[in-house]
Amino acid sequence: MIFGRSERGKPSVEPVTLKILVAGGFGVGKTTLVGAVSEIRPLRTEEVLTEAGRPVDDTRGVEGKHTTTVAMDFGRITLREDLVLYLFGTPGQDRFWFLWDELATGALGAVVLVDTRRLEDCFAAVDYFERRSIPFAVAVNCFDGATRHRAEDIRQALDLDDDVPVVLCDARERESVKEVLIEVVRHAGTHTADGRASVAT
Ligand SMILES: Nc1nc2c(ncn2[C@@H]2O[C@H](COP(=O)(O)OP(=O)(O)OP(=O)(O)O)[C@@H](O)[C@H]2O)c(=O)[nH]1
Ligand SMILES: [Mg+2]
Repeated sequence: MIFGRSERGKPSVEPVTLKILVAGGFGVGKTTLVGAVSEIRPLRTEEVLTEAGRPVDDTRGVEGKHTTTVAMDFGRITLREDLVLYLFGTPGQDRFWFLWDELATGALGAVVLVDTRRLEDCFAAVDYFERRSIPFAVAVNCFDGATRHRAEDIRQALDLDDDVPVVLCDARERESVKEVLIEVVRHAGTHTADGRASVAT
């Protein structure tokens, strides 16, 4: 070994990096989720909700909210020494739909974050990933004061396939969000394995 070229301090393996989208309706906690779990200072693109936006921005149910994501959130988390996730949070409002295709390019999987008080707000995100065969997990953000529902009831209400993971979470809690991300990666892994198997046969 050449002196002074020690491998000390280097990770033993180059980590695999995966892109995960964080989607869902307006104000369900996407920016909060990315911020809770990111090990780098998350990039945010928040703008103040203004009077001018009132006719188009449906703030019913999120009256305490003063800002909204206008492009994306970005964060990173090392799940294991050899596995790094890049998280891309989508904007929640309909007027930013044109950004989704750009954000979804190369995504391995997605989280659809849900607020059970406004369940219908996540229908568009669920449809989007189903149509494109992007594996996703549904994460129910358990807001304080909202009625708790069983994961199975939410699966039924959203008419999800049996293999789609449904996880209850708190978007403000790092450990809780990590569990969600582990489920997405696991689910996406089986999805890819299935895909390969069917190509091989
Ligand atoms: N009580 C409670 N409040 C939450 C939770 N998650 C988010 N919030 C609050 O809900 C509000 C909305 O959160 P955001 O993270 O901005 O939501 P978003 O989905 O990024 O919103 P858009 O980008 O505008 O679609 C914020 O005021 C958060 O503090 C939660 O799990 N529990
Ligand atoms: Mg946001």
